[in-house]
Amino acid sequence: MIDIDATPFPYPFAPGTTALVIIDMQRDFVEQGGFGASLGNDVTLLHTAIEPIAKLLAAWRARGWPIVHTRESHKADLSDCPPAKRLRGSPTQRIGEPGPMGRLLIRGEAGTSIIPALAPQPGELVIDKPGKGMFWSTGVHEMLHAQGVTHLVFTGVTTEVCVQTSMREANDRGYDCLLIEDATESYFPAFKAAALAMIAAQGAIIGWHTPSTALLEALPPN
Ligand code: C5J
Repeated sequence: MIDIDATPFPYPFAPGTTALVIIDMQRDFVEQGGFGASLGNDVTLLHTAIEPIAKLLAAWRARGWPIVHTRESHKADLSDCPPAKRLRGSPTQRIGEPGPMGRLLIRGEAGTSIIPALAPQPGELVIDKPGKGMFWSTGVHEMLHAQGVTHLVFTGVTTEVCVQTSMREANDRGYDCLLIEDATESYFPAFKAAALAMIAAQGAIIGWHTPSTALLEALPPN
């Protein structure tokens, strides 16, 4: 184990059994014309997370450690998208409607794919999740268990929605979870700050957080 400098106290990092989790770095959230923009969000706020995630991805690939990419997405017939999700709010376009990158959040459409800078490689897990959390209706817990994964390092978007939900689900399943501060972003900077504070409060009640440099500088050589 390696102690990583983190909030609220050092994170016990397990080389080889820690998966890098990249939540929903999809064109639909990061680019103009996607689901995130349809909700009225400024998608450029998410762009600063891309480079730190790319550096972590390179570090994990160089060491052959497990990597998980998630995509928030639905079946073409929307049978896995409850009306409570599809009809909520007043977006310019709803899930399943056609946009410039295809039908919003539908599997196989261009907008649902992960941005080219972070595109998955063969051998990496790619999880399509109908909910905000990565464990609901995906089977990912069994896949991680089969690989011997005990710890999860979280990155991706958005901090207080799919990242925090996934981290809470993971914490309940017994994983030690570390969120990388500069490798996650929100359309709402205040919500990102609040999510970080909630996660680490009460003695790491959900997990830890730290900047990417603190983790990268502490990794064993590959
Ligand atoms: C949202 C996500 N914000 N990936 N999804 O609806 O956080």
